[in-house]
Amino acid sequence: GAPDISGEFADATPIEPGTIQGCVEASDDVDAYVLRVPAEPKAGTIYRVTVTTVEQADYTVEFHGFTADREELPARAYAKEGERGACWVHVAPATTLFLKAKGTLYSSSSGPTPYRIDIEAIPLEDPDEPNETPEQATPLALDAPHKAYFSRMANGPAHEVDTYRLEVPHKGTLRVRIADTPPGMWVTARLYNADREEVEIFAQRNRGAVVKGETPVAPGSYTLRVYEDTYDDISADQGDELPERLRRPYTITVSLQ
Ligand SMILES: [Ca+2]
Ligand SMILES: [Ca+2]
Repeated sequence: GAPDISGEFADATPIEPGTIQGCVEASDDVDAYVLRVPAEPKAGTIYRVTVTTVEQADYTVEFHGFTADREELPARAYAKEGERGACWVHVAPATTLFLKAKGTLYSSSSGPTPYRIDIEAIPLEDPDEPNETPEQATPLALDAPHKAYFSRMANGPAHEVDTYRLEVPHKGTLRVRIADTPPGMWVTARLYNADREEVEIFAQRNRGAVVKGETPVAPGSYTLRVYEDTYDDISADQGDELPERLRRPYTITVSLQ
């Protein structure tokens, strides 16, 4: 048969999105794979990893995701006896994703267990990214709803920040409304003036709630930083379905009265 695949990071087998066939030979067998993440789009790529085993398999096959620094991600997929399991992970551009398959003895008699991995690459189309810093701010027109995604990358900054630049032409009341924020995320917006002094904080009452508020403003340039401060690791998860934050953008509207 085919030579066994190394379980070491250093000797990981390079793969591309698509279908990979492998085999768990024994309880301690680990197969390591490495995926190069494209430089585009800058917002990152989402990988959906699905593992399928044959019927009457003796091993449960588990998939674990790791960053280039060999840090384990919460991306895990399991499959036993003809089942399929899936996970997804949002990965930063121009980086590396490691995947390891390992077998766990499931039945009393043990035999080699073939498995199949399907890897689907879903580019996150969000031309605003990267916009973590005031220097990278996205210009935001007043009274014009703007859509963008809010998702943390597994191997990117610790928290996702979207920074916007606003030009306020006259004195008035600035209204901020951010709707359709991801259900599991805590989102806060902070408004800064041209001297980078904080003018106002707009917070949520609950995760997923609309962020809204208003503040008096003088004419000038402002920076609005929208950031998530969610404690859980929300960059990857088990399950077939992509989470809402990657399927549905949020809408930010800033108006002046
Ligand atoms: Ca974003
Ligand atoms: Ca961002």
